[in-house]
Amino acid sequence: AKKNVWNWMTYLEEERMPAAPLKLFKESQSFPQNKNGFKVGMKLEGLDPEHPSLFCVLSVAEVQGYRLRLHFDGYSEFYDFWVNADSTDIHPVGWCEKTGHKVLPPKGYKDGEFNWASYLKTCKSQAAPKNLFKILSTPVTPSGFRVGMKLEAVDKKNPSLMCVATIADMLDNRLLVHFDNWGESYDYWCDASSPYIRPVGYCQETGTPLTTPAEYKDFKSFSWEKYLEETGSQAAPARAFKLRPAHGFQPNMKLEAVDRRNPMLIRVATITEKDDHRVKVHFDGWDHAFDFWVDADSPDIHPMGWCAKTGHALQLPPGTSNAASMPAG
Ligand code: MLY
Repeated sequence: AKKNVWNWMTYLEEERMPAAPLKLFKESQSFPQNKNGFKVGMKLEGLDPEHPSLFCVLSVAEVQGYRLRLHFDGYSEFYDFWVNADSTDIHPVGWCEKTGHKVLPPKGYKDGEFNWASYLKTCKSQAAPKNLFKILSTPVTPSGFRVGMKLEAVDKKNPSLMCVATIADMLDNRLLVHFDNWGESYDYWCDASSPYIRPVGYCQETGTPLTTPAEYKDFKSFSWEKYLEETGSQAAPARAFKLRPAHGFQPNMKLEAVDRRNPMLIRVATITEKDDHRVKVHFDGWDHAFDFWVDADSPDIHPMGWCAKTGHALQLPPGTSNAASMPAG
């Protein structure tokens, strides 16, 4: 190798810091087994990350390595977002109909007016072939949970709040958490092992304040018993919650992480802090003001070498003396 070509091994030696070991990463964060077969222009269905109860008509707008930029048909590029090719948030054309989900049509189409077959013909576009999508090897439905059941959940947009919530939908191994009487923009998908969900009664047991449903009349005297009766609903059984163990990441470990402010970029990064289920990521060479907390199982953190292996550019620490952002091998 040429002397001045940046590479992870030399960098770790210089920095005297370890790489985060491969075994700490989930399958969805690690080196993919397959190639990214998606091509620009292909159409598909997928979750709106800002509105996760909604499935939308999407097009592949850009492909980089194992990642794709997805575009909402008919809407501004401003809403485009990036996912990994094995994301479980994207599905082939026709998936919504098959699973009984409403699909948000492209802008300009009224409800009920949209039909994939004629739409593809009109746009002269190809549906992304089914075999490009991740198939869950064992889509184990979390046992004990059912749509409509109540629970206590962290509002991930306001993480200090534990709130009254409902399971609004279930798909494969995931639950859609919705906050009672709030808009759907707070909803999120998680699995039964998520640290963000707890059984009814958790707040009372632990002395944690519980955020009651929006506009709930006597929130001061909120009682689950009464609320379940009023809403004719059941509490999700405590046995259904399978809190996952804490992750193994440690401060100083280095990795590759998506830059939230410009999600097309993946940068050389270091873990600076951790709690049981999250890590705080710092971009090497950048101000600590850009550090952020991310779930340890986020699909946006990857082991050292992920970019090189998948053919994605890696943003080197500023001031690095060579322009090569894609180390060979
Ligand atoms: N300050 C925010 C808090 C919203 C909390 C919503 N959660 C409970 C679903 C607001 O009022 O918009």
